[in-house]
Amino acid sequence: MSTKKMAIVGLFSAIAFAVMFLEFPIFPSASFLKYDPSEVFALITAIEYGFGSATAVIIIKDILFYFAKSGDIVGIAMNALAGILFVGFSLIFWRKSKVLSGISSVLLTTAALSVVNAVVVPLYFRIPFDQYVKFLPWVIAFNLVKFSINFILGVVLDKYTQRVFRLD
Ligand code: RBF
Repeated sequence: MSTKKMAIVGLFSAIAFAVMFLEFPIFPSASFLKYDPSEVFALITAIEYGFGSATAVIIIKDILFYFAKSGDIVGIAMNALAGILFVGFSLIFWRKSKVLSGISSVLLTTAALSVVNAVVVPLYFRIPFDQYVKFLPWVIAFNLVKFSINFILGVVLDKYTQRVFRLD
């Protein structure tokens, strides 16, 4: 990894960590799901430097946030998994089409997290599996909204950061 790449990954991890403090629930009926724009900086890193660097940004900001505010290992692990799936799926069609990249990453991330949450939510809240059905619409809606916003913000901001940092 070049020095410049390392510096940008460190900088974007710090910014992602800072903006994670803005987190707030979108739907009161599922307040354990909190929106924050930190994946915007992971997505920019993914676009400019690829999946490995973006994963580093996500892991670093989540470890920092775990100690600084959250203290909830399940929540942090779910946030990290969600972010890694999001940037990974975004990269599949990125070169082909940005619109296809956005649509497919939002849908695939939401689908994958609906399945993962079917296991995690019952264990986390100690509720029977059938109770998850009650949460499923909120899980779907939350992830659709969160990742649509973060994809659009990431693509828009990427153009600015390209100019500011003259990446690569
Ligand atoms: N974050 C997501 O972006 N998508 C999810 O599907 C998701 N599921 C979660 C499920 C549980 C049980 C918990 C505790 C957290 C989940 N999170 C998810 C992370 C949450 O929105 C928040 O970022 C973290 O809890 C850090 O405060």
